Amino acid sequence: MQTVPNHQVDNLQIEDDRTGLSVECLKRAFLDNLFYVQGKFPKIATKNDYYMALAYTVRDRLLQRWINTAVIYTDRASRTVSYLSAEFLMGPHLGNNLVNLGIYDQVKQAVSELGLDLEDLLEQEEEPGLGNGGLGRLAACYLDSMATLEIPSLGYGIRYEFGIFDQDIRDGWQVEITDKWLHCGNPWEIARPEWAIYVRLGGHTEAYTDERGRYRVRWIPFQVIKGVPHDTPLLGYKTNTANTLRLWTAEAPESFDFAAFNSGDYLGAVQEKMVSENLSKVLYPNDDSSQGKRLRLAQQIFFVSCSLQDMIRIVFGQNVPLEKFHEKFVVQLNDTHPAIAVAELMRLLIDEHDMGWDQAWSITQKSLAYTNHTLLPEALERWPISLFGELLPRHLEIIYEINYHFLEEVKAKFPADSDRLRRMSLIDESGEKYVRMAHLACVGSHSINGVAALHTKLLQQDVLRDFYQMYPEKFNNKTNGVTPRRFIVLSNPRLTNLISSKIGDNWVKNLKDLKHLEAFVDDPEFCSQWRSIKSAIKQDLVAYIQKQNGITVNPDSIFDIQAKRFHEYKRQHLNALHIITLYNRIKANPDIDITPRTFIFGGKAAPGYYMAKLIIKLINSIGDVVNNDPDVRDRLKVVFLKNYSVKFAQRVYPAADLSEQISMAGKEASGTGNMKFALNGALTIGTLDGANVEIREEVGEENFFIFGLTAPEVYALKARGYRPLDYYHSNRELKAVIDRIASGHFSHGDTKLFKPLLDSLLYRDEYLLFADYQAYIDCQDYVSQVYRDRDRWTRMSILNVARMGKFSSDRSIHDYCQDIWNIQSVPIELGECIQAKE
Ligand code: CRA
Repeated sequence: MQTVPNHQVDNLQIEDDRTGLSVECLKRAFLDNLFYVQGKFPKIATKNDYYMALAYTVRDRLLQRWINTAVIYTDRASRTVSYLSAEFLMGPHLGNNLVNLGIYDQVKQAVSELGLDLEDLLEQEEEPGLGNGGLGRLAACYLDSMATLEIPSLGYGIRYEFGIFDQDIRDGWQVEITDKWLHCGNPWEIARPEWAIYVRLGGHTEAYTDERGRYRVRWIPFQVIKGVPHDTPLLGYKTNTANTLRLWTAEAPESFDFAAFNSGDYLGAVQEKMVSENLSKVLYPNDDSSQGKRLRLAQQIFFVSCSLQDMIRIVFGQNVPLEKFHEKFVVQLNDTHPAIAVAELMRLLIDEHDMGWDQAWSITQKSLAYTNHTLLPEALERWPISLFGELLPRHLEIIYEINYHFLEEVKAKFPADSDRLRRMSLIDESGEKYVRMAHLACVGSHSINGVAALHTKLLQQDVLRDFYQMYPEKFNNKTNGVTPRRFIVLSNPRLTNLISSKIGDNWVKNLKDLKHLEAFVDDPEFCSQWRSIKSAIKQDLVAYIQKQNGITVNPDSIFDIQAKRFHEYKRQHLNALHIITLYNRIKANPDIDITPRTFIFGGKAAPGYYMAKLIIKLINSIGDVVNNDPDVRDRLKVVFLKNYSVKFAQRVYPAADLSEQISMAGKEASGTGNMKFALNGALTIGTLDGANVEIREEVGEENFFIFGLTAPEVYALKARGYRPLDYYHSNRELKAVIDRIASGHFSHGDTKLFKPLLDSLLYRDEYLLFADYQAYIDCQDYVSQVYRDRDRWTRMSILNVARMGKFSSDRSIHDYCQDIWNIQSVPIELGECIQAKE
């Protein structure tokens, strides 16, 4: 990288209108951008033009900080975290940048003086949905925290042209629609074609002897893809640090001589170009499951190779010798999606930069660290050897060699244990041969972490047990966290203001300070403000539901919300069984005294996941009946909010009374929605799974609704032989619920529609809904009872928020810095002459 000499920075002249933060200045800049960037004047400008003009106005203010940050990192060759992730679920940028710049109010005033409404403009932004769920959103929270904690970092990923699909609901079924997030342009990014990188695919390898008589390998690829970086600045909260999110777009390399390959076949060459561009076309829409598609593996090597080569370019640009790669960069692998980095870094060091095996291996291990995000067997990535070797012939050779050295090590530590060798090998040879990506990641990294205490423990005892016995020192836990900037300050300004009015605003950077709220838990005035804020936010959601779904909702009912990806292990259908239980009670006794509830669902199902889609259909079908049955008398409402996204989540979390975190114990690695709900004052009903365990520990068991089997009880029950039918026959209410569905009551008499779902429950019930049913119902009855005591509920809500400080992503990042990354903060001062003059 070319360093910007100091004197050049000192001479940098940036006009006030690009940096100034006063209302007057912002107004001028806004109109200027409308004119010069959008090419519009107020009379003909669309809402989108106004949004774009505002976005550019804000971006200008980021650029000053971004360039300063880059200059300082470059000058000091600062140690940097590379966060490699196939997903970054950033959510809309505008609002967050306003919060982090600390100019939300000024901008609101500026646009309002121009006759516009800020909320309206914020609504315009199409969010970059470049992720499926928790894993992608976690990456985004971590980038926010790294910028806020002034940690030099680069987020590396793929700039998918189509992010996660938009979800429509038709006749109760999910329908997928392509997401065109780029169709109006993206004002936040800057393309850097001058830093393009080339990635090879396919072909074969050839051995040769170099001039020093050493054995070397040359890779003759079948195809070369060009990766073009697109950079987005990410500003920390009230700091001058603006780090970079660098996403790669795939293109055909124009310098590649197609004619030579295709004998003048022009259309063939264009075809080749289209094939290349396919690589970054679309995000695979599976959460927590791997599909084993060739294009997906190509995406992984594409972004990993681009990113590692980019890091090497930076290392050379800063005059750091390549032998010190691991001192300049620590590379965090977000699950196994980037695990090919182990083989790719080895290949780059050995084949491209002439390094010997042992030194390359030592650098690789010292540079890489691996985060595991799941215990689900179907999510553990493995690639058929045939596919792998066809796409990455050189990497396969390297993996075989790593495996050879590794298995020697295992033999030395555990002699005469051939079964262990078979289990631990990087190659699964039990049938068709596969490369095991989690094993590759474990062997090639110096750190292996899970994402909640229970999850890490289960990794050590079960999924990665052999690796734990081999390398106990590599294992550590880093419980997930979420950013309070986006998920409280931006999404819940009313609660933010109330909290800050009592305890000041340090909590935004130091979330543990929320504990000072405990002092006000007996203050009736404060409690009543707390309650009226929740009520006002619920009113807003009522209006939204009325408009979106045409359903009238009682704002005083319990807002009982389950918002997350649809998956059987998350058990949205257990929630549905509860709804039908209440419905049955009303049908049996229409005058029964029931605490009114509104059941709200949001979430997408993977397009190929039939059972998850059927659960969505079931919920909508229950809604159609329950919402319109006169016997119910509006005491129950069921609402499915379509197209759940980050933007949407920000609207939903603040309105919840009750947060549903009801996965079968041992399946949810952490969960992060659980944290966002609790931070907004919802109480949780949950199993002892993932981070629920730690949330309960923090907020106190009396402020958390726990139910169901624990992870060890789940294993024990399964080992004994689980028979769901026994529960069905012995539980009257459960039987009535299942029979009600089977009778066609929710499907216009169609008894076949939900049969696959019912059969899977009655005869298999892999996620133990029936075993947990009664405990869940009893716990929900208790929730209903507690809710009637409004003072008690409010008190519990306040205590939840006050005690949730641990779950800030700032705490998580601080722990990664200390235990894994060994990295310090680098504060950024704004150089005098490029500082805003205000
Ligand atoms: N699906 C886990 O299932 C966890 C997030 C982030 C997940 C969640 O419980 O909170 O990761 N796992 O750590 C995953 O994506 C590939 O595995 C998720 O988002």
